Amino acid sequence: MERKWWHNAVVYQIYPRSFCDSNADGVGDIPGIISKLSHIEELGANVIWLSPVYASPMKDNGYDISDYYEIAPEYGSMADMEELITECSKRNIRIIMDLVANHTSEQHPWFIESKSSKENEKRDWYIWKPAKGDGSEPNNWESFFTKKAWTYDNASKQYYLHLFAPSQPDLNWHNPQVRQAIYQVMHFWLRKGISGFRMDVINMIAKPSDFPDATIFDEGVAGWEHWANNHGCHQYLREMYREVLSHYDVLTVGETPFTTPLDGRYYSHPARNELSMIFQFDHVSIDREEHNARALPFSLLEYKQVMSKWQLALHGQGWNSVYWSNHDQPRAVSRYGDDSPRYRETSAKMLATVLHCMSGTPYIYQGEEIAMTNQCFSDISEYNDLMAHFHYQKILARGDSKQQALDFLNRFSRDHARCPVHWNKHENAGFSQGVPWLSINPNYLDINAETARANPNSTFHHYRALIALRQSPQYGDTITYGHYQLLDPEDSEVYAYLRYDQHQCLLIVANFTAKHLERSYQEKLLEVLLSNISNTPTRLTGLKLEPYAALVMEVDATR
Ligand code: ISL
Ligand code: CA
Repeated sequence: MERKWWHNAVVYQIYPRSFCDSNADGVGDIPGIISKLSHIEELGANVIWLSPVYASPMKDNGYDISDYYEIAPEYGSMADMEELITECSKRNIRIIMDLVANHTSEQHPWFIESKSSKENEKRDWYIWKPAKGDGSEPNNWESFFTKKAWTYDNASKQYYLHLFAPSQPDLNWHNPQVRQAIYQVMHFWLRKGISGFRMDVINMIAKPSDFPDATIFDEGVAGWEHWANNHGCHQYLREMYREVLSHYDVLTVGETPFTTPLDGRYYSHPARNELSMIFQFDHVSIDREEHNARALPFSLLEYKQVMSKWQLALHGQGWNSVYWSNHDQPRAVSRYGDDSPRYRETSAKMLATVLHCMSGTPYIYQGEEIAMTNQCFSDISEYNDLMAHFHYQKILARGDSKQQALDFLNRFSRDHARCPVHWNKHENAGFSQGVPWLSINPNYLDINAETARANPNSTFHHYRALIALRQSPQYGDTITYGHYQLLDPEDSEVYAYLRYDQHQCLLIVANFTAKHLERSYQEKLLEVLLSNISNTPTRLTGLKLEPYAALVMEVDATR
């Protein structure tokens, strides 16, 4: 496979609203990001994925864009954005921006025009349909944030489609003018010096022309079998590649819920000229039915199975991305590890180790590198996210109690990830000198970047070491390009896998429990490269694993 700069990159995601506030208005901003670049540089990540910074009414915190060519005033100016690009490039950090092109804000001039009359030349830029004979919606599709995917416009007596909030109308990608308009946006930002895009729900842009009713219920947002991974999407992506992406050396990552590894190959196989990689959702769907707002127990067996399936399926056939968290997911250490003071750092390091030794490009979500935790709320009014409110209502509507609804949100709300980053022990965790837009987790006195950077044993320094290992001359290629083999698939407490090529073999062993365990492996231990425990084992028979222990070892696998 031809080598690409992004193969061994490590991406750090910034959610601008919650990263750092420079002007005391309580909202993170671009100058705030610039002031913290040394943190990312020290960590060793070499790409920043910037969640949307475009002009937006912020109904969905920027995932509802009203002008693709302007920066949201609360985040700064175009000059600030240009300075960010320059400051990053001085540090050899590239930037990818979020391209939200399945939908716009209802306040985008395109939609305002489109809505103005059936005859408007932009009418067809969005998806308008007449009601059924009985006045009901054109079909039975649901949306991620509302019960129905269609909203009625009284003035023109038609419905428009929105797979997300009514304030996020879906663009009609079938219209070539729409596609060209988005390609222009992409050229504009790429010419400014960014290095690619994270593409929001890009696998949903193609809708079937007959808009058939959903027939699968209970497995996801109704209608997904029609609008997720529709074959038209691949055609649009190939056109996008021809017209835009092929002219630059970029990293593109498609956010693609409802995808299988086969879809993953279609999107990311280099010969297909679509995307560099995608975000799959299998592993973040183990412990809940998101659509039904129901929690399930996390199963390590299932996690191992899902991750192994993707690791193997895309080897040489595409490219993986690997992640524990992002702005839509709860905090990883609270979700998969143990966020009590006793095990917070150890289990966060364990999770990091498991992920960062896999093949594919790893993504770190802001605050994950200092093992920030979920912040639980006791009243729905404290939640900001529109999806939290939708889930809350959904849970009450099925007859569950308010407490049950809060229990679900306290595990899964997107606001956990969106609580501001803790920089230091000062007021508001150093995030802002004003009133933060979302509350600061009171645990910031213990959990903050300054404390973490000063402690050589912190999660932060463990992430640093993992990134350095991936980028090291000696082990980098094995981690980036080597084979993957799961060991002991039936072990429900320990995740152990091999990474190997013709030169060397690495064994990764991780205890996902708070128990002291003992395991034996057939390989011969050569060297422990990295671990989160203080005592160093000397052999792999009767290997003692302390709670949440994780080890990266070079082994001799020739038996
Ligand atoms: O948020 C989710 C998981 O809790 C998803 O269901 C999410 O809605 C879906 O993955 C799409 O997410 C993306 O598009 C949304 C936006 O709200 C999310 O923040 C974004 O990542 C609409 O643009
Ligand atoms: Ca600000």
